[in-house]
Parts: sequence; structure tokens; C-alpha cells
Amino acid sequence: MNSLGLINEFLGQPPNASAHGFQIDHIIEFCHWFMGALFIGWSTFFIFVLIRFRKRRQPAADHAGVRSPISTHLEFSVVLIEAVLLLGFAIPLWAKRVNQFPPGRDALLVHVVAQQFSFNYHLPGPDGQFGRRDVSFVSNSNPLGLDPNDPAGKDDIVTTGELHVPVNRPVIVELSSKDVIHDYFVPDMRIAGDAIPGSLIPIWFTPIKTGTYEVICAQLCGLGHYGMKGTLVVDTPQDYQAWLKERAELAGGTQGTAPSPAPGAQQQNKPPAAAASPSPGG
Ligand SMILES: [Cu+2]
Repeated sequence: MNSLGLINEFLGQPPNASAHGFQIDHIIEFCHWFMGALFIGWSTFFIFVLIRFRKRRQPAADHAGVRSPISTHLEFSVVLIEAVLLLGFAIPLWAKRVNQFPPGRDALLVHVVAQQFSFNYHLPGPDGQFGRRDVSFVSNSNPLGLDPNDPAGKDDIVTTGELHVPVNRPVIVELSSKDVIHDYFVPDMRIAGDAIPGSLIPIWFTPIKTGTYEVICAQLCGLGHYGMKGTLVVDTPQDYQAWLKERAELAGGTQGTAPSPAPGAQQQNKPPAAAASPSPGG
């Protein structure tokens, strides 16, 4: 734990805030100590060779070279060690961490749609169903192209720049992009994934600490790339519900005005009807 904190601080990593992050930190730590040992080993060997085979000591070249089989054995052992590292550790870890998703019912599913130069978020709203999206509906007021005729999309929440998630619940982020390749990177959560036009790429994490964290684009995506940042807020479940409610109200407000005839007409009809019904009754 101590050396881990040390390496993290040395590399400028923010403290980990996700359930799996310690494993990532552990691998980073292990790789750095391993590279350090290799660096010292090879540097020592290099300096030894420079001194041992200097011209004054070895005036004539030896054409026969090394005859002992030790270098062949060494090379085979290196191949063996690397095969064990790859097949025994790297591939199983990848399968467990990257390909094994938490069950859909426990997890919070969020669509992230990247564009030059911001991240848009699409949440399913109270009905738990994502509305249909189509590129032909994309406009300034409808950045994700939500289909105004799809009832499942009526209560959907669309927000840009800031996402809230509850603490201690797995979050599955499904990445896509509207224009070029971006990369959704949350250093504190130790996750990153490319957002590629035409692809849906899921990544997941479980936040374990409440707080406000920085989201950055980690793929050089154009002139405004440096400013492509966002915020991930990890809330207590109560705060998260309050945020959801607030966003749902806002979404309801904008959707009443944006897709023109149907909801607008209903809203205009309601007040007179409400005003009319009490008067005959009372
Ligand atoms: Cu970007």
C-alpha cells in the first residue's frame, strides 16, 4: 500500500476512487518496479561490457565468439517467462476486468456520445427505457437525435458536460461518437475507452468515494481537444435521486417546447380545460 501510494504520487496519479482501481494501481506499480530492475540490470551489464571489452584489454577480435550454450538457455527462459505472463496473467485479467460486465439489473447504464468538443450523456429517465435515436433528428436543440415520436424517449434525460452517478453501484458507460474518435478517460476511476463513430463500446466501473472528478478526452480529436473536459459527480443515493429528479423536470420542460405540435398542443389545452371544469362544477 505504501509503495503503491509512492509510485502513484511520483507518476502524478490522482488517488483511486473506484472498486477495481487498486488492481490497476498494483499492475502499474509492479510494472514500474520491474522496469526499474531491468534498467539497473541492463545498465550494469552495458557498463561492464564497455570496460571488459575495451580496446586496450582486447586488441584482437575473437572470431569464434561465445561457445557456451548459456545464452540460448537464457533466451528460451525469457520466452517462457513472457508466455506465462501473457497467457497466465494478462489474458485472464483482461477477460475478468474488461469482458465480464456486472449484471444489467444492478448496474446503471449511461450512453455517452462524444462530439467535438464535449461529452453528451443520455439516461433512460424514470421509465428505464432509452428512446430511439436517429441521426436525421440531430439539431442544436436535440444534440443526440432523439426520436420525438418514440414514447420511450419522452422522459429521457440528455445532458452535456456533467454526469452524476450514485456511489457503490456499478456504472456501465456505452461509448459512441458523432464525429471523430475521442476517448472517455476518468483518471480517478482508472477507466478509459475510445468513443468511435459507428461503434458502441461499453466500459464499466464502480465508484467507491463520493466527490467531483474530472473527465478528459484522451484522444487528439481536433483543435479544441485541450478543452474537451467534463465532470463526473459521485453522489450519495439521496443526492443522486435529487439530481435525477431535477434533470427529469428540466428534460420535461425542454421537451414540451422542442418537438413542436403534440406535447405543446396538449400543454396549451390543459389549462383552459382545467379552468373550464371547475366552473360548471362550482
Ligand atoms: Cu475528443
